[in-house]
Parts: sequence; C-alpha cells; structure tokens
Amino acid sequence: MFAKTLKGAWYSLWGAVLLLGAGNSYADYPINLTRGVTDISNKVFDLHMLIFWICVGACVLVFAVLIYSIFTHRKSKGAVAAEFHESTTVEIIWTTIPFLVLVAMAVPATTTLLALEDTRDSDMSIQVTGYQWKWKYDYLDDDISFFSVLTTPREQIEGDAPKDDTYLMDVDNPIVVPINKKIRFLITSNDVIHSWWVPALGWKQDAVPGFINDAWTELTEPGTYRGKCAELCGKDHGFMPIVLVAKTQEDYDAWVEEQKGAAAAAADAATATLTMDELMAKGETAYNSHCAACHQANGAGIPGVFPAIAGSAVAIGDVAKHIDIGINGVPGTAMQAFGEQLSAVDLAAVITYQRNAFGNDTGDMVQPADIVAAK
Ligand code: HEC
Ligand SMILES: [Cu+2]
Repeated sequence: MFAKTLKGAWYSLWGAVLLLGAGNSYADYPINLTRGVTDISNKVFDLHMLIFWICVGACVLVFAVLIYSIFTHRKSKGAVAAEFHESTTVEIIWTTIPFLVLVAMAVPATTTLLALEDTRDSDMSIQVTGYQWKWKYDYLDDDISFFSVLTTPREQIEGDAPKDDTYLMDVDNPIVVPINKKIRFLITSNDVIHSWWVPALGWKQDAVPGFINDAWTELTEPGTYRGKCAELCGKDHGFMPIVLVAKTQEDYDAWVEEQKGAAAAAADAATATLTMDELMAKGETAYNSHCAACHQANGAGIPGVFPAIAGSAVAIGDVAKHIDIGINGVPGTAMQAFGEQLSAVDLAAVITYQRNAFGNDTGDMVQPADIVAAK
C-alpha cells in the first residue's frame, strides 16, 4: 500500500517536471514574470526577483541545517537529544533573524508600491470605464471620448475560420497615448467589476462601479501593447481586450486632430438620409459588434436571459418604443443605454437592421435624424 502511494508520488513528480520543461520550450510562454516595458514594470520585476532569491536563500539555509542535523545526530550514531527548552538565547535569535529579513523585504516592497501609486504631476488624464463587455476611454484634457470593442470576427470565435495571431486581442478603437508623458488613468465601471490590465505596464487595476481607482504609466517606446479585462465580469469576460498604442508626440498630436475631425464628421453624417441597403449593411456590422454578445448573431437571444430580437414585440411593433430602448436601454437590466455609445447613424442602422433581419420583415427604415429627434 505504502509502496504504491510512493510510486504514485514519483510519477506525479516526474509529470510535473516534464510539464515545466515543456512550458519552457515555448519561447513566448516564459515561466517567470515578464519585465514589461516601463520603468515601474522593471521595478516590479526586480522586486519580484529580489524577494524570490531571498526565499530561495532562506529555503536552502533552513533545509541545509535540517538535513545536516538529521544526518549527523541520528539515533544509530548514538545521538542524545540536547535540552534547550525555554532557552532565551534561542528564542531571541529565531525572532530577530526573521524580523530583520522581513524588514529587509519591506523596504524595497514599500518603495515600489509607493512609486506605483504615485499619480501626482501627471501630464494628462484618461478615464477608463468598463462596460459589459467593452471599454470606454475619455481623454479628460482633449475632450475625446470613444468606446473600444472587440473586432475578432464571429466566424473565428465559432471555429468556422482559422484564428489570427491576435485572436480575441483586437479592437476597433485602441487607446492611443503619447510616449514620454506621465499618463494618469482614472479607472471605474458602469456595471459590474472589471479590471484593466496591460501586462507590459506592470500593473492591473480594478474597475469598480461607484469608485475611481487611479494608476499611471509612462511609456518610452512607440508600439502596440495588448491586455484584457482581468476580472470575471460575466458571459463575455474573455471578449473585452485592451489594445494600447503608444505614439511619438508628433503622431499623437496628429491622432488627436483626426479624432476631432471624426467627431465633426459624425455630426454631419447625422443629417444624412440613407438607403435601406446602406442602413442594413451598417446595421449588421453594428449589431455584430454591439448587440450579438447578448441577443446572438441570429437574433434568437438566450431564453430567460437575453430576449430574442427575432419576432420580438418591440422589434416588430412601435418604432418609437424600439428607438427609446436603443437610446436609453432598460434601466436595471443588462440592456445598456446605447445613445452615448453609438453614433446616430449606427443606432439608426442597427434599429433598422433589427426590424428587418431575422424574419422581422417590417420594411421600416429609421434615419439618423429620427435618433437625433428622439434624443
Ligand atoms: C449586455 C447584454 C445586452 C446587449 C449587448 C444588448 N442588449 Fe438589448 N437587451 C438585453 C436585455 C437583458 C434585454 C431585456 C431587458 C428587459 O428586461 O426588458 C434587452 C432588450 C432589448 C430589446 C427589447 C426586446 C424585447 O422584446 O423586449 C431591444 C429592442 C434591444 N434589447 C435592442 C438592443 C440593441 C439594438 C443592442 C445593440 C446596440 C442591444 N440590445 C444590446 C441585453 C443586451
Ligand atoms: Cu470585464
């Protein structure tokens, strides 16, 4: 019985060793913490290594003494147990040494933690808001605001198309920041708890409804850094990636101008009149990015959780009611207010799409102007 257990233990040990070895052979799948790309992420990495080596040192020392004692003072050699019960000297030694080790660890840990939390003297602030299941970025100094939504095509998710390298890690509008600027993030949520995490920055921060947590970063290299929501936040938790693009100041300024132009263009577009085909095409795209997570790509919903759009009393009934739900949502439910999230054009298109797809052949068209009027 014992021999059997022992054999089992050996197999498990070798299994674990083999697994670790296998993990190591993937170049981009390291076992250790990664260094990241910022000064802070490097500080965090160095702290981690320092504590790790202190632990290794303590472990080696303790086991060396233990093994030495067991071996040298064994019974067969006639060892007699020493009596040092209630020895003040021993008690002082084994209290002082661990205490000093802990202090030695607390100093660098506190220094790093304070640096991580120090959001003073930032050059710009971006508010990050988690939504089920997307992120919203508000540039508080520049009056830019947009949502960032997963763009991985449904076919890849459902296994009908090969997956790209950035599978589930692509969004329509990445968060763009300049390099060499201290950026303060104000992180919060609109519904449930999310967590904003880009590993290369060296930290993650919870997004809690009703609270604002802050964090900061300063990047030095232009590039694209990816992350995702790190808090289990509902059905599509794994579908709210983060793409952060760092640009040189010059490119960043150009991007800011572009965003302001895009806002003006959206305001112009809100007065246009679209054809049924245009509305349906735009509507399908908007539906798949913003509505299909809950109402499903085929409009069937998930019974008992998310109502079907196919044959829905709202989608084939009164248009005004449909527009109202689109703009204001249904308070207290997962049905969000899309009035702020989507442009008038996209909202008009998606409502037209819902009224004419999935067998809802109402023939109704909703124009951007109808949305503007309803707001
Ligand atoms: C996070 C999940 C979620 C997303 C995303 C979502 N909805 Fe909903 N939707 C709901 C829920 C839940 C309800 C039911 C609300 C209630 O209890 O009345 C609902 C109800 C509706 C209804 C009324 C259906 C009926 O028969 O009562 C319409 C219309 C609708 N949503 C349109 C949309 C549109 C348009 C979008 C995308 C722009 C969208 N929804 C995205 C969750 C969602
Ligand atoms: Cu989330």
